[in-house]
Amino acid sequence: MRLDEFQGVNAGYVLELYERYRQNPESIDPETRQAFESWTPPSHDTASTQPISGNTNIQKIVGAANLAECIRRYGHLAARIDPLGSEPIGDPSLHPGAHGITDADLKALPASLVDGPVAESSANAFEAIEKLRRIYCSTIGFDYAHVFVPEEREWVRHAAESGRFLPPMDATSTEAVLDRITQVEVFERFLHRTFPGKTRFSVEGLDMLVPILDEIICGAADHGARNAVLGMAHRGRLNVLAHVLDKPYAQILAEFKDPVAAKSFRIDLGWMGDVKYHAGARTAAPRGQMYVTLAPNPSHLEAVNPVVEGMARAAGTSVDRPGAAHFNGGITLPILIHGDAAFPGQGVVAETLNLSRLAGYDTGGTIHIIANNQLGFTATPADSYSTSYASGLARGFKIPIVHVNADDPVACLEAARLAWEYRARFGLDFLIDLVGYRRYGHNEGDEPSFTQPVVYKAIASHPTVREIWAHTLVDKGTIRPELPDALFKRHLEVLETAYASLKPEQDYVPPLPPRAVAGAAGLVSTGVPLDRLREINDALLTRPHGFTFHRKLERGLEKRKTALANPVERSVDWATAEELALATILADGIPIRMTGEDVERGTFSHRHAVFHDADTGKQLIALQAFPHSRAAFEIHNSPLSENAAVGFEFGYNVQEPRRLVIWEAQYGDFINGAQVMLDQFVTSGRAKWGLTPSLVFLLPHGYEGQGPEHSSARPERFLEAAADINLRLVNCTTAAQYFHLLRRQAALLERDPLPLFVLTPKSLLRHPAVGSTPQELEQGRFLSVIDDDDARGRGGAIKRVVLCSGKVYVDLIGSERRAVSSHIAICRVEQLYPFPNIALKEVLERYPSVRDLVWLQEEPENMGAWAFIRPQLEELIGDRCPLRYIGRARSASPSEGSAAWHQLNQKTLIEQAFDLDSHASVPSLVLSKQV
Ligand SMILES: Cc1ncc(C[n+]2csc(CCOP(=O)(O)OP(=O)(O)O)c2C)c(N)n1
Repeated sequence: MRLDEFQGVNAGYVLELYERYRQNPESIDPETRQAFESWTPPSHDTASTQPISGNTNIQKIVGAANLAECIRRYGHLAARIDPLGSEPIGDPSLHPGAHGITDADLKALPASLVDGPVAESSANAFEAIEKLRRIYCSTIGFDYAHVFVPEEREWVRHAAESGRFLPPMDATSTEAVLDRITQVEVFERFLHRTFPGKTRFSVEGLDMLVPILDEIICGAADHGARNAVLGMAHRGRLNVLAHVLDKPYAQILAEFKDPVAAKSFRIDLGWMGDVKYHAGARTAAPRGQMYVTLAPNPSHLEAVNPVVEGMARAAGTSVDRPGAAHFNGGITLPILIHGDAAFPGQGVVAETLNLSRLAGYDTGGTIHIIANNQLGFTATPADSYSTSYASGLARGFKIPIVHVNADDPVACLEAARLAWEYRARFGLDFLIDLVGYRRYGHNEGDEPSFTQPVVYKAIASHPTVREIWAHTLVDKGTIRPELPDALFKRHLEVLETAYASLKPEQDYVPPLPPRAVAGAAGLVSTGVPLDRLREINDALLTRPHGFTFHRKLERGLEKRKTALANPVERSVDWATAEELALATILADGIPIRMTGEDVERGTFSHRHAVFHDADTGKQLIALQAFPHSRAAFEIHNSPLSENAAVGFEFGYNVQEPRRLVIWEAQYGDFINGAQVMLDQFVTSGRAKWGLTPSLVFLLPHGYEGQGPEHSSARPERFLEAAADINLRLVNCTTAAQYFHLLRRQAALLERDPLPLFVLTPKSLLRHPAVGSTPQELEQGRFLSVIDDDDARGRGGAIKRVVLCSGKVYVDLIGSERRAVSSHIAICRVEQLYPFPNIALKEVLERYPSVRDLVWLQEEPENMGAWAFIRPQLEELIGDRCPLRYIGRARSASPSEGSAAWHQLNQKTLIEQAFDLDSHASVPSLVLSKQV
């Protein structure tokens, strides 16, 4: 073959070699040098025509180099990573013949062609290639060709080929591994025997998971990490709880006994508990200086991923100084253990991986482990994913992957050590695909051979990893033959002793939520002296020298300067109230984290928490730069995610509950995408796991003719989940109410933490009716019910009390009918949950002659607050007067699609509020009925 006949990659390689030869002929081997001596490389215009002489050895050289490259890229396809011995798919490019060479050719070529650490110790290319095969096609498959950053890819390559991360093989280390996997196996066997048929989701078949975690956690602790946060599903969780989190055997065994202990029934605290394989834990004592936490986990697979990331982010972020928050990935370590069916199947995995390199969400690198038992309940890999491996998704995120045979402890520990070092070096994610099997069915009561008869026959006679490792060590003479049994017996005795002395009712310790300070919400004072507010407002508006604001923003900034000038003028709009609330919270020393899609500017261009210099694009964050602040403020535009984005903030919040965490939806309905997080974590986390979240959700809501989605934040969903005082749901109508609400939430973070859902305005953001006076910020407080100030003085004359919540109130008071309807009072229920029945009762008592009480809402009858509020109102009024519903009729969709139709319905709604008798005169969706 002539030199100029090489094509594609090969041609590139020849030219690269030639370039090396040109610069330093000594840098390449003599045979190649000889070939180049008589060769002229093609120039662009002559490449196809110039006759070039060559040497056929070049083909062999290139063939050897390509073979080495293919082994590095595709060797994992031939790796023996399945403990059950399935044949790897392999790849033709892994054979010399595919590159036009033979073993004999390789033996005649220098090892330097293969490059890397293996070349240094090899006599020729054949030896070096054989060593590469042992590395890349053994019980580990290094899968990193997709890592497009050369430095990262080269690091993994060198780490793999140098064997630098192989575990020590001295007698003490190898025996320690045997001891650990014996402990893991004995635990499962003991539970199997003692509680036959009880679900435990045994780890067996993936026992090496525990030593892998040991290795990673110890590595992190040695390098100064302070917190490791783990997230995992059911598989092997009890084993991890017992051996990685050090959860006492007594407690786990007590949970298996499931005692009806009085202390576990604490409905007064809103406590319901959860199944034992969902419980979280935290190590009681640190390992080194590091605590290990396992996040509690719902049944929804992979949902915990963003929660763990948020926890890790919070644990690594320091916020005690004003200005920006500072994240240090070196002190925190998230570890996520995934299922092989769940990892590719659940969208939240991709959403979470997408957070990993974003400044506001970086956690310094996550170590992922796929606990790959090659089954998902009854589904096989062919049923479960379209990628080649369960880990395929990680490739797109440039995450190095190591597939490893779970029956080879040495390979497993090498993978763990490599993962940890990579993370420490680059602060990036790493994935271990731990390939094993599942010894029993999906759970221990499930019969796996109904669907996998052949595999389960093989598993029945397959030795455990403990047995395999024990044999290896005995055969090598590293340990005495009687040691494996002795270790087994010792660990069994520990469990038997714990079981024999078990007092289930005492040993069972539910993680009850703390009792809230009674009435705390009503007691906090949230007003701020006007002088202080003015001072802070001026400081927030200070222009750094040389900063040019966008021309269109200048007017708003000018207006802001005088917003607090007149104490009784309604000059404080929504955005001003928000910024002043946040600023005063920071001045009180409470750090704030705020995220959401486009949250920095605000969807409706009202917030401008981050200014961009009109000339340079440089950023200015006023809340990080005012002198009164005593804590950090961070704000980040989130990626276009709701599920992972909310999960992340939930995790951040529960990890560091003394920080105010706010998530804003672009439109309230987008929170639908985070329904799993709401149901599984936010609203039930207290009842299931004793968590006390206090995350704030800002959800634009209100019927303005923008169609079914952008009208409703679906308040009914929060009300459906509301029980045992597990959340606050507010639909407030003035800037001052919002100011006090945010300040109240910050003040309650420790005393009475609850998630806060705020239905926020859209068109009303700049509406004068929503504006408040500076005096209201100074003197007021949050009111859960606002009476009708105009009607109060003539309480006896009021015939109808209309109760409503949120934006529709502004429509009502803006109606022409309002001025001529002195017999109607319009009162606002600003807090829907906890339901303010005392405040409402007081309001209703002011109107003794009322003939009907109306609940008016914009939403259809099957949505909004009606279903929740109806029984509450019925109880409040008893038989004093009838209760009436005015609102849209039941509907499958939240609102009309047409703006004109919306207006018609909205008008009818308002008309009916003021009309004591009549019904809709035009065809509309609106319903007015006595109930
Ligand atoms: C979101 C979600 N969908 C379905 C299930 C029901 N489910 C529980 S475990 C399981 C199989 C999971 O397989 P895999 O991820 O491989 O984990 P393994 O149980 O094999 O460890 C299924 C379908 C669930 N818990 N969560």
